[in-house]
Amino acid sequence: MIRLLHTADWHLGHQLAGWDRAHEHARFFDALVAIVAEREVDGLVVAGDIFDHQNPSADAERLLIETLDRLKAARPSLTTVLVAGNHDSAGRIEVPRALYARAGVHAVGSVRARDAAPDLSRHLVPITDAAGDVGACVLAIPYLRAADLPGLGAAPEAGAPSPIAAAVARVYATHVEAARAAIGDLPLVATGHLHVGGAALSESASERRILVGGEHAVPASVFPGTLAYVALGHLHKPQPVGRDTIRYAGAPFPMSAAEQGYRHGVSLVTLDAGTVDAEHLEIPRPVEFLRVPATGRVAPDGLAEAFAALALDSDLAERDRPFVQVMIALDGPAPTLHAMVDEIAADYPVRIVAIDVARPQAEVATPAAVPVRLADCAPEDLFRAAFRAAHGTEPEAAHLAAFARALEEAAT
Ligand SMILES: [Mn+2]
Repeated sequence: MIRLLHTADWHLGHQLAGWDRAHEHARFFDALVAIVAEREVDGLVVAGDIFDHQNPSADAERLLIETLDRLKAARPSLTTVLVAGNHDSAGRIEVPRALYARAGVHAVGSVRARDAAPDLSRHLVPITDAAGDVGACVLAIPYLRAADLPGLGAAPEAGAPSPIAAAVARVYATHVEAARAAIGDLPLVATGHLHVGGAALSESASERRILVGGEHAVPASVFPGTLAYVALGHLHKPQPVGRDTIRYAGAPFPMSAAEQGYRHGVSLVTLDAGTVDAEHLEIPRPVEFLRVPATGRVAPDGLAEAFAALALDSDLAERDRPFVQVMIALDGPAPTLHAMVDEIAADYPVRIVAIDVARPQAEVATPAAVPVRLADCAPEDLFRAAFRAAHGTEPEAAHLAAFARALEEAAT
């Protein structure tokens, strides 16, 4: 029996609206180390986006190295597989390779062939069980960049599937085939850092560019059916896709206000006598994510009351203060709204990460068509349109006068 722990999208070094996340990462790693020890995990798979940046800070790199060391100390038999995501530098993630090998850590940043065949010494990682026998293998495939996808430049045939999906499928097919020839019928687990969708793909000239941005979706059928499990990264919501054994583990905690509803955690995968069981282990959030007010919206003058109603401990250290998405309703222009919200929030132990504003439907005429040439537009008309777009109402005489003064100054 082999137990794998699947996690992804750590985004070490991430900042949310300028707030540092290192404290949350440290708390998440406490939970990860405990799970690895308690659940007697044999293999840890991190499916990309280890770092938030191609050029991570020294603090972010130190946190990774210290965490790998803690994991090894807590579970000496552990094998760890790291693959690069689209946020990672494919080259840098592999730099400590020689030292990693001594610690049971395998890092793969890009796909490389040897003598035109898949290089299994790089991409195939054996996982040993408690008795020291190899019980499964991990096929470590990172985020695929254009250079990793041979044949992408070929013109697609009419009616053929998307050239990108076909190229991704070829990478998986050739590596799975080579791995099978090497390991027989041992359970084989593949990693991937990409957007897997169920839908058929349209053909368009922009697909290759989109793939490089990481947003191109490929169908789950790119993964050969003989894979026991596919450990995915990239989408931050934990979810199976296509079949129950192809899964996103999700990010460890919300990376944006849009992710506050996800049940973040890690996936524990048990491979035993031909069966595969995947269990999502939810990990409590190190820091709360709140919407203020919890339902509906509040006018700016009701915001202080809404913060007070949270009844938060005013002694909370900054790093423990909840992240807050403020839901504002406006009935007129509020050009200094952000400064106003920050000023009110400063009296409460909260950290503002997003200000969502709703305005009543503007009762002003919208231009029938967008002018084609800027030179054909009067500056005041452009100002009126911009003001309407920003504030949902017509500018007042004082606004127009201020704009006229600014225009005059700019011209002199
Ligand atoms: Mn990603």
